Amino acid sequence: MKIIKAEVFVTCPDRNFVTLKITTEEGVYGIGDATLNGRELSVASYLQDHLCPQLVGMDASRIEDIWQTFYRGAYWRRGPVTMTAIAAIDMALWDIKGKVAGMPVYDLLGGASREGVMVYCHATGHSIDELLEDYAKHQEMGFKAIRVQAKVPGIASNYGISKSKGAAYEPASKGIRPDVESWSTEKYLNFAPKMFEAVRNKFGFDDHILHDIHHRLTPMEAARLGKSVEDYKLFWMEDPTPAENQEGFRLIRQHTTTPIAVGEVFNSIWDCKQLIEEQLIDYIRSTVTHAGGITHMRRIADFAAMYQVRTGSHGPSDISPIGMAAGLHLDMWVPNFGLQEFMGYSERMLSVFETNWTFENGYMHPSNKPGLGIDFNEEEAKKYPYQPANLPIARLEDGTLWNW
Ligand code: KDG
Ligand code: MG
Repeated sequence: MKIIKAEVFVTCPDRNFVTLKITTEEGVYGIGDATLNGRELSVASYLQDHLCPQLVGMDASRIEDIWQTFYRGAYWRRGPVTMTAIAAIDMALWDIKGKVAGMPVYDLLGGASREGVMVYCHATGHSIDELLEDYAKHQEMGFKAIRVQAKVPGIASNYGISKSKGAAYEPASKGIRPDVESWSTEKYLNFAPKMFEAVRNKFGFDDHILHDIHHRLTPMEAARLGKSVEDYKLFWMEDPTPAENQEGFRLIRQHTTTPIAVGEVFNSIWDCKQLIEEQLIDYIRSTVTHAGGITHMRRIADFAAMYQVRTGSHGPSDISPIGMAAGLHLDMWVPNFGLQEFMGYSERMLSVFETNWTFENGYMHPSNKPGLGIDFNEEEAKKYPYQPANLPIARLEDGTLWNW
């Protein structure tokens, strides 16, 4: 199964996505997601200029050997750009293997461990009332797990809030320079427990509720928050503090039983080794797209299983539907599955990426089509050329740059 072509496509149907397509001499092709939000062209170049020329002539059936070649063989290991590029190749090769075998990828991994994948959605509001309205809307759609975020009173703009009422949340904005959001830990810590209380008072405790702190707190502040919201039984609090210093999570752990989910920015098993080994987290948020593909995510998940850490993969709209489909296949198989994020896609995005997954009653299924069960419409993609876009940055009220 000699690879004869490896092509990279950058398209912007509402937001930028990078797609890799690998074709074999038998005419079978596979597709992979290489999207790294705000840094899309770096991965496109890494693939186009360095890896694609080497891929041509390789044997597409040797997924593991190709993975090792581009990881160990590069000498420069890890990092988001490298690992997203490797992930795209890996996804495309699993897609090809599934198509050749006539099996969905989750079957190749060992078969389904469940009937469907529970996904969580986002409810947001500029006020608690607006959040409650949005929550009700998502509950009606069938979601059983809902992330809750609301604008913190007194802060001009903060993470997780849609630009206008009823619009889907999208953190990136078009243009050369990032938007600036503001942050006050004091105002947030006063507000957050009231938000969870309002949600539980109105909707009870049947659904899972989740919340993303998006790296804004110190370990001690996160410990205080976790402790103060225990009564509301969050499914998890996400990214309470930046995770470069993995030891910092010990302090949070010592003070609260609120479960912790971390890892959407991780790109390798080494980023979460200590967090998992010391059972400092409950859910690992790494994804197929940013952590080296199915091949590497499988290793992270197996390692996590030894410590009763479950998967809770990132699933924002800046992971393309191809990455989402690959994630759903992994979720179908992974024994220690926890929950999958699903932010959804616009109609325009879905005109470029032709999906076959289903959603019913809070659960998704990736489809039983051979491979990843998703296609990429090159002609449609050409209509939407790349547009520079950035994630925002955050500053404290005195102007100090803070973690976004
Ligand atoms: O690219 C960054 C987004 O994917 C991220 O901000 C979304 O934190 C996020 C989440 O949990 O979905
Ligand atoms: Mg997050």
